[in-house]
Amino acid sequence: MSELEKNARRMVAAGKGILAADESTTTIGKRFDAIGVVSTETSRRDYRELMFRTGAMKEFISGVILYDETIWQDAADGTPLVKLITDAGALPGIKVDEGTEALPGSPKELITKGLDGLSKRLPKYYERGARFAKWRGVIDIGAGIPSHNCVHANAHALARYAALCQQANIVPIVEPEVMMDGEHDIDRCYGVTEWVLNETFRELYYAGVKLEGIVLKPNMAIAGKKAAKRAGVQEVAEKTVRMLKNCVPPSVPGIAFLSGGQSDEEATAHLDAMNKLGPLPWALTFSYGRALQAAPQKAWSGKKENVASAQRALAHRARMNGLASLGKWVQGLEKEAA
Ligand code: 5MM
Repeated sequence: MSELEKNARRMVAAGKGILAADESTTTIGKRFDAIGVVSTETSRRDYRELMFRTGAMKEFISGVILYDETIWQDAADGTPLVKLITDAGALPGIKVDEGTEALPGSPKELITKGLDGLSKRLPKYYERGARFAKWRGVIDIGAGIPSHNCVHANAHALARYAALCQQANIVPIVEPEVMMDGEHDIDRCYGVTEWVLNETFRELYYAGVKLEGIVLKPNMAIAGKKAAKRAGVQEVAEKTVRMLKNCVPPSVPGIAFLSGGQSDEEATAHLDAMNKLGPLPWALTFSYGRALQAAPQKAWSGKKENVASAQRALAHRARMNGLASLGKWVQGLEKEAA
């Protein structure tokens, strides 16, 4: 088995999932604002260090996605943060996209940047310990959008990124995110996501990407945040699994969802309900950012004396999602003290 395939399988190992800690400086700044913490290189390091030193990482976290700043940082005692991650038995990963800009020809939509110079950046990340990477395409639903231009351009960029990663022996996480913002219902999300996934897999094929060596990070089929009617847990699970079966070849080892603005417990309940529908052709797990970190951020609030309770909050969410990735979560467990 190739190194790529081995690492892709490790990323979706049974009972484990991925911690998305790759917020750009702007995004982590917003998260820190919400908890009254000044965002500096040191506060960002301290926060991430507390997460990577959480004992439950060993049991429930297969990989951690880092932002460029973080991958080069050392813990307060001088240990590289990537070493904390590997010591916990997880793989370090790196976000390599450089954010988004207006899409030419369709200025209300976004295209992800970062292909220029990527082939030179990847070997440096590999040398630092990264064994997987992440690139996120953003697709908005609205009146008259997404356009074919947007769906195609983002799929093409994802495929070029994925091919470059595999050339550098780095597993690409392919993340085409259909956003939850908006009033659309679950069926509109289903239709757009199906389109986006089909286009993405077509482009991956044309780019010669080996599907055994990728991890897909999609959104679930879910109603927009401002939709008149929310879909229930079972409907989200059944429609998401049906959609994925229609679009994702079984040679893909695993699918690790983004949480996209769902509440912590919703994100867990949906993942669990999908796994209860198994057996499925691929591992279904989590690659959550907000749904893993909201609770520990609140518990920490920038104070040293809160580090242990923040770690307990992260451990709790990691455990809940680890169970959900096996279809073994029960709601009653949420009541247990974090
Ligand atoms: C953790 O947030 C990631 C980085 O976002 P920015 O580039 O906007 O700062 C984000 O890409 C994340 O990895 C995924 O969207 C999944 O996170 P959620 O919060 O949707 O689970």
